[in-house]
Amino acid sequence: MFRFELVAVDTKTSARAGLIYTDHGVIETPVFMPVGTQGTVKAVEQRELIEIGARIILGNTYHLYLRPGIDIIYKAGGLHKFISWDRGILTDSGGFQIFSLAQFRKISKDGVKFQSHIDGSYHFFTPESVVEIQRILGSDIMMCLDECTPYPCDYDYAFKSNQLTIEWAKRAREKFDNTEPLYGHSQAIFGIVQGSIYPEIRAKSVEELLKLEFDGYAIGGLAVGEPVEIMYQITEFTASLLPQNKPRYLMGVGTPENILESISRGIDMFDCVIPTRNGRNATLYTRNGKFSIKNAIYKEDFTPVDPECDCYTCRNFTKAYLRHLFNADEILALQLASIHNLAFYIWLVGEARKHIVQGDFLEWKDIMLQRMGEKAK
Ligand code: PRF
Ligand code: ZN
Repeated sequence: MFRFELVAVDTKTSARAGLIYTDHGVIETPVFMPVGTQGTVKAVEQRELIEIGARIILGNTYHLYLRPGIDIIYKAGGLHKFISWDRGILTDSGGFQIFSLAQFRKISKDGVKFQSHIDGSYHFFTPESVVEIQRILGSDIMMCLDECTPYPCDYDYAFKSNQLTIEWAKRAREKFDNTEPLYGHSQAIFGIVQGSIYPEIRAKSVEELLKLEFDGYAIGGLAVGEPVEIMYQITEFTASLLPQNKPRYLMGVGTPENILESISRGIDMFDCVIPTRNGRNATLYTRNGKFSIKNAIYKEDFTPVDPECDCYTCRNFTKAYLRHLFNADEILALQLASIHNLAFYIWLVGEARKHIVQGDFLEWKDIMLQRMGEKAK
């Protein structure tokens, strides 16, 4: 059964170390969840995710519903079986993807009509149907259908949109309570706090969602183009209103710096495409900052991407080889870069946890930020 245990709270910041218990294993928090939108973390094999130390990955209701379709995933015995992954899976509700990907969308009180980005076909998601779909996917953690407001967003729109997200959360909670898991493992449901950059709306959102007693709370509607200081302020304010005894998930964040600053403000869970997407673009993240492996200065650099990293890529290959693979458009380049970047992100949050427990998180964070701010060689 799903359970969250708080292990340590930092004295100088709001950082927390915790444990999330699921039927697919225990997850140490803070945690980074690699993004596996279509039932695969792009360019990374499941066995490699295990070696990297990933405890939970993210899947997307929107994508998996459109392709291969939930009938196929049901026949396979659920998403875990279908993709051969027996660790944690969190599925996003589609509340974000419909707004960022669908060719057409129309929101009503009842739900959202949208047109597939794959074949142009029309579909209708309701808060209830999205719970049912996630029952069929069988994710360990499912998310409520929400509306992610764009940035900028005026107060009136943010207010009305949040009213809708709250109504949808009530309906999702009810559907969740009136349905059962399908595959013998339990499932949890998280509410999503919206409210754009307006503290009053965020507070209202939290107040209403808390009444519904979700298993955890996500902060949505951030990292959508607002200045980073506003993102930090809203994250800090919202997190301060959330209960200590439930996990807090900042959706779609972010850079290594964003993650450390958000951990400092009380966030436990993160997901982001940056390590994989930027990895496929030849950008590598290290303890000494990020750099493009395509740069000519690496032509004869026979040292690893990050000498302190113990990932498969860094244990076995040189920058010169990776640069060659990228320049030659070889598939292995995407794989090795993604493995390293994910290993780095997972190392970073794991190290943050260690220092929260140890009691020197703030000092460590400042040193890390300084190091990562330097240009890697
Ligand atoms: N809502 C949902 N998924 C999301 C977001 C959101 O607001 C974001 C915002 N950064 C990323 N993913 N459902
Ligand atoms: Zn590495």
